[in-house]
Amino acid sequence: MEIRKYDHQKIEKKWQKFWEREGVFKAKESRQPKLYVLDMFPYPSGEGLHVGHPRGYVGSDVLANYYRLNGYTVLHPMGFDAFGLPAENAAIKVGVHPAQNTAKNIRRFSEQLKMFGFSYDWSRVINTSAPEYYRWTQWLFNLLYRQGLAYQKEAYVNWCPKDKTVLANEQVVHGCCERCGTEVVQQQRKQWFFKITEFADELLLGLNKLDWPESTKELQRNWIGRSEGAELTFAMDDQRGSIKVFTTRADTIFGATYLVLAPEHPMVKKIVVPEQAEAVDNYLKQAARKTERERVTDTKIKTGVFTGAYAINPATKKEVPVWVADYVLSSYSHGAIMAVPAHDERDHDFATTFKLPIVEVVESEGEKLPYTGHGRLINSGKFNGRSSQAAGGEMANEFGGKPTVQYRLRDWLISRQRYWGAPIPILYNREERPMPVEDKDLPIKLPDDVEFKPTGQSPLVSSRKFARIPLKYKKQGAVRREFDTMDTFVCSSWYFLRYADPRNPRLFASRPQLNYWLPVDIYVGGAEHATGHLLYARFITKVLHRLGLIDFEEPFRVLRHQGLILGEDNEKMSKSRGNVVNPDEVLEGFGADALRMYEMFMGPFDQSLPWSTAGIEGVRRFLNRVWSLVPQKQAPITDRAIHKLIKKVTGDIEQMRFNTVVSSCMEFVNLAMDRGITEPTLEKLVMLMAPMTPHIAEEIYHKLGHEQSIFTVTWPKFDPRLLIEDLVTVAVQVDGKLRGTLSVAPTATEDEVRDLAVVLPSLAVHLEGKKIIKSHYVSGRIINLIVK
Ligand code: ANZ
Repeated sequence: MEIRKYDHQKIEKKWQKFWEREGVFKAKESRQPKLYVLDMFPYPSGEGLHVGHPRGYVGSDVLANYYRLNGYTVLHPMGFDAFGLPAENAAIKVGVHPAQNTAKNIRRFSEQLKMFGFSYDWSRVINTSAPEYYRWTQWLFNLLYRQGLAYQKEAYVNWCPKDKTVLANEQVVHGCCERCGTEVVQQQRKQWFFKITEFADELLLGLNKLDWPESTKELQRNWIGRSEGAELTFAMDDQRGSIKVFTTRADTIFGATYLVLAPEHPMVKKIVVPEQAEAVDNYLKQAARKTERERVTDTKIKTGVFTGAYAINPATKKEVPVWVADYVLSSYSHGAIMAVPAHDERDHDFATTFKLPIVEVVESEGEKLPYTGHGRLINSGKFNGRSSQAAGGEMANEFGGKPTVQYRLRDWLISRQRYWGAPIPILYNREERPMPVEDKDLPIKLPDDVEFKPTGQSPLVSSRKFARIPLKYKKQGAVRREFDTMDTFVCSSWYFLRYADPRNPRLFASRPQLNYWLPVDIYVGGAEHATGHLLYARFITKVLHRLGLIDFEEPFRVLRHQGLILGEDNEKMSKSRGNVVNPDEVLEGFGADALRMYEMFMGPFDQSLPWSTAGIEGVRRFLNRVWSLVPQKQAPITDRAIHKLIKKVTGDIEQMRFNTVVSSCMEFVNLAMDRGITEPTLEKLVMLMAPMTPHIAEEIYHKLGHEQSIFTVTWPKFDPRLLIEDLVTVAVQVDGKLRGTLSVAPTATEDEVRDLAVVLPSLAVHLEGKKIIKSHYVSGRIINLIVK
């Protein structure tokens, strides 16, 4: 058979135009069941799309197309997460305004995405940096503010003393400013927070109902970090105050040989004795330079300093020294611990470093200290001999403890001292008391006359336009605006709602539209968002639900992660490694269908895999073979085999086993090249391929004489009767003599055939009292049993 190449450039452009003109992928409400298939929207970076981006997009597009062909009304939108630091940094570096830069990048991304032939409803595209969008982000802020779920408090920020600017965590490299290399310090500033902690239990419970990767659910559980324990109070030995600690192991209280306060704990300055004042002061300065992440991930070597003060252990009534150390975090619980070096790893390291007493209170049965398990209590007064696990509650109670639940989850810090974000819609009066801008006065537009060079203040401070305050608010005492903008994760915490009704000028989305389209049925995106975006989106959904604004409690019913595409050298693609594959070149050389199919063929969808040029060449050759199939009058083998393929492809797409969809199609096409294919069978084949390679499928479908889009027909059904394989007759011999026959599948194994043979009635007399010692099987023809 002659293999011909098809002209992908001509065909792909043609069908992309056709689909757009005919509105084939427009989401229209109908009586059919709906399906909302969503990709995590991209940040439109200056580099444009890279071949890794579309992996997830192709997967979700295959699903969208597949369900469309199965009669669902599908919503499959795309948009841009357009605010954020890189555009602002580019403005600082090369002086292009972030708005211009972003607009340019969005144009480029859109063009690239369109070349893939994704079945997006482009009429619903959203851009989070557009005032029509961020108006509703600001409205959301107001909503939370009115509920007491948005509030201000002092918090630490990364501060570069040279550039005089606040840095995002990503801009701090090994404790230094990414731009100038100056050591970054932690500085306290008033910041805005969203009270996500109020939803901790709901966020935990909700996970149980979700069809998400187990690993992602587990990451969220750990991030929320619910622990049950007790709050215990240690009085100072001079009766001047006391220290509260949180412990999950009240059973070890007899082993608490010292206390540790976080450097920021308010008691530090109160209790420190004069002789230790200087040492403590120096230590506090040193600790202020570390970020919290460094503090928890730091080495085994613990640093710390003694305050000179003592507290009383309520169980042993002994004096215990009070230390300061940065492995205790001020932000968790009371910011103070009772240290039990015999049974806690960190405490053990610390006690060893500073030669503090280690008292074993849980029998470790020969194991090395620290022993962190449970066991029989020792050195614990009247509790000796009891099980540590059982006695914990009683001990906490006996020594004045209160049962408490602690969460690792912190409130979400949403304010940024940045320009390129949604302004926080707040004004302040002379006493710096906040007052919200009324909903009807939104959006508070981002001005364009700002100074980007770091000055130590939010760039918005420099705008004269922004400084103007409407008379109405002046009359209420407003003297200045809030200059901070919102974290971009606020913009993306609700965008999936806007797609339901993206141009609504009066509401973030209308109730009927929300009820029709939401929740998202299948969400596809990177696993790196487990404890960021995916948690924030769930939180905002729960807030809106609690306030009665939406009817569902979870935003994403099913979640799937795609794997990364690595460079041909098996390393993460990066400019510096020079292993980046540019999708434009691939699209030009091989076409969108080949690229789409190759990205699905690489391997299991959720696995990270290296790019291979040979791989995409192979896929393109396969598509040329499909293109070259010429229908014939008769081809009984492929007419039957297509039913097997329909069953396989249907099941595999639903399970997102896209790589085996491709390999099964390849097997089938090999057979068709050998044995021929009829027109109805070719038509079925291209329908099966349409979700993954829409352009070539559409082209062949039209060449077969159809006028409508292939996406308006229904998915082929298989005939189960045709799936039963033809049986073959096998002669059954005992010691070389024919004793019966059997019908078996041609693929049956020797063991299977033997198991069927031994129970044949005609063999009973020949096998009575004998043992089969061997068998010979000639596949599909004879089995000979040797007996003794
Ligand atoms: C005594 C003890 C003995 C503890 C023992 C553990 C083992 P989770 O489970 O993560 O909640 N802790 C309490 N507050 C802390 C803070 N602000 N910074 C650092 N560590 C803190 O951990 C609870 C345990 O972490 C608490 O139980 C406390 O150490 C420590 F054999 O108290 B434990």
